[in-house]
Amino acid sequence: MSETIFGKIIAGDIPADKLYEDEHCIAIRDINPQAPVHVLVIPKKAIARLSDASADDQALLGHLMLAAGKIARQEGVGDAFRLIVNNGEAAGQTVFHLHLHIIAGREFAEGHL
Ligand code: D5M
Repeated sequence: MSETIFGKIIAGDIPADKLYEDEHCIAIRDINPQAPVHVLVIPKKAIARLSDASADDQALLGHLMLAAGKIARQEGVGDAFRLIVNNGEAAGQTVFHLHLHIIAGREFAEGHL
């Protein structure tokens, strides 16, 4: 699999504003933030898209969600955040290494994406 920019960040080959790291994932600030808090939770395992994950990844996917909640609390937005995964180019995915966007700190209209 060709390495993406996130693979290079995980390897430490290029710098990033890292907020969190554990055995299975890292969290960095998005370089092009769409809200006052915009953090990416990235598994160390290079899964290209959510739809490429398999049953073997079940625990890892749960881990990413739990990490997202922890990071949101750490950022002071634990009571109001959105979690987004863009899956595939047509859905707006640009980096083909699975990542969760945590977006918070701005008004969210009820019932809208
Ligand atoms: O989201 C990919 C996101 O990754 C997009 O919001 C920009 C962000 N990005 C790209 N390169 C970097 C680096 N080097 N640091 C931090 N953030 C970065 P997608 O869901 O694929 O559209």
